[in-house]
This record gives sequence, C-alpha cells and structure tokens, in this order.
Amino acid sequence: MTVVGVGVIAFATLEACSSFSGTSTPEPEAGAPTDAAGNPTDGPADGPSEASPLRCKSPGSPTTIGFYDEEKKRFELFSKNAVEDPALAFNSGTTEMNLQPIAAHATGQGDIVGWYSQATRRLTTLAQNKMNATTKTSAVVGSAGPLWRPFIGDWNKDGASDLGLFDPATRDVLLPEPDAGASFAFGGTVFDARPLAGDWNGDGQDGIGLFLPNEGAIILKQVAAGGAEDLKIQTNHKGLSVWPMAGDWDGCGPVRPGLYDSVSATVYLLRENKDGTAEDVIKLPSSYEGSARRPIAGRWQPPP
Ligand SMILES: [Ca+2]
Ligand SMILES: [Ca+2]
Repeated sequence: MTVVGVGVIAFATLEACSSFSGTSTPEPEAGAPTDAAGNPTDGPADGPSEASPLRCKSPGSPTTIGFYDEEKKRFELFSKNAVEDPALAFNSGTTEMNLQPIAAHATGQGDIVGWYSQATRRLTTLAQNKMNATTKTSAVVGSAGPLWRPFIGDWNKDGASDLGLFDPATRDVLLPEPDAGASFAFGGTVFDARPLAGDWNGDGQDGIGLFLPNEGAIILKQVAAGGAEDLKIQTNHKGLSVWPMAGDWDGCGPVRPGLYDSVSATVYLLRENKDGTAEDVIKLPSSYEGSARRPIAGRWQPPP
C-alpha cells in the first residue's frame, strides 16, 4: 500500500491524562468489597448514577459524551454522562457534507473536536472548542478510499493523538501517523464495521476495535495491529443506526466502548470490557431521535 504522508497534525504537547492513552487502572483497595469478577463494588453515592456505582474510590475526570449533528453542522459536548443541555454547543463553521467527527487530545487541557472528510481525505481539528476557532488541516491521505472512516489513538505512545483510517469494504486499516504508512487488515469480512480505539487494558498502549452493526458485537485488540481480536463483546444493540465511541466513563480506569443508537437517541456506556457486560443507559430527549448525530467522546477542553 502506497501512502502519501499526512504530516504531523500538531496536536502538540499533550497532558498525561489522555482519553486515548496512559490511563492507569486503579487497583481495588485492600479489604474493599469486590464482586465475583474482582471489581470493587463500593464507591461514593454521587457517582454517574445509582445504577452505576463507581469502580474506584478516587476517580479522575471521566470521559463524557458528545455529538456532531451533520444536519445542523453543530457540535454538542456534554459535561456529564447524563441528559443535559450540552455544556458546549457550537457550529463547525463548515458547510461540507459527510464529515466524520473525531475527538483528539490538544495542548493544555482536554480534548478538542474535529472531523475527517471522506471527500477531501483530510483531517481537520479545531484549536478550541468554539465557533470560528482556528483550524488545522492535515495533508491529503493519498491512499484512503472514498468511504474510509477515521479513528483516533496514540499509536506511538508520545501523548499526541494520531489518525487511523478503516475501510469498511476491505477491512484495511491505515495508520498514516505517526510514521506514515502502517497498514494491516483487521476484523474479518463484516458489513459496514465501524472503528474505535482506546487503551482497553490500561497499560498505556492504545488498541483498536470495531463495532459490527449486523451482529451488535464489538471486537477489541490491545494493540494497533492486524490479526485476530483479543476480545469480542456481544452487546444487545445492533443495526446501522448504532455508532461506537470510547472513553473512561467513570474516571476509574481503562477505556471502554460506548454505543449510540441514532434512531432511538440512546447512549449505552459499557462498564467493563467483557462479554455480557453491564452498561449505563442514557435516553436523550425525543428531539434527538432519528437525527444525523454521530457520537464522540472526550474530556472536553473548555474554550478560553
Ligand atoms: Ca502519537
Ligand atoms: Ca492498552
């Protein structure tokens, strides 16, 4: 595969606490009650919800959900994983269609939004999470096809977010950053698979994953490389209206997948990276139903 270099997208120096890497797994405290799987069962009563006790006593800041509304060209970034008026909502400032929203780690504090354009094969990131922010646009990813989908991770563990692209037709994965051209096949032949990435086991190395909409399954690999998956999680959610995201939903440890069903406007956040896992359910208002929203997740950097 020939790759035209994308160049450094200049997410610049990044803080240690990334949505995509370096999140360590807090160990249960000695004597703390645990469930059958060894996960701590106690936690502050003011957790994300009563149905979801925190898995640790000293959570960091959680990753929270967000959306890009393709119809309104608008980002909506939530301050918590619950129904609310989005804490940050602003127009993307572009009229381009079919943008694939992403979240990436930025200089200073937190994550910023952007998009990958299938038409131009470029990644654009905002300097700040606000309207009319300065944008940075990558070079053309020369070998990417017209339907390739983006995902963001830190492939070389330098703290800076890197682009990945997935071809749902051929299952080809391309990592144009940071070393211009790693490519491999991942995921078997599945229809319309959707990529995601994260540090699934909390060892500081980002892995990759795919949501398989026809099966309602998520496959995860602990590294960004080809071959068989390390984990397959069967969810109760399938169909082409379901899109994946990834985050540390309670601030307690490794990154976990989440799903958003755009028809029912419902968010499902997995509590564990294992089959049959429990999940937190966030039913958004009916005004979200059937919309052109795609989910993203991050520790959103507030605008200055
Ligand atoms: Ca990197
Ligand atoms: Ca990892």
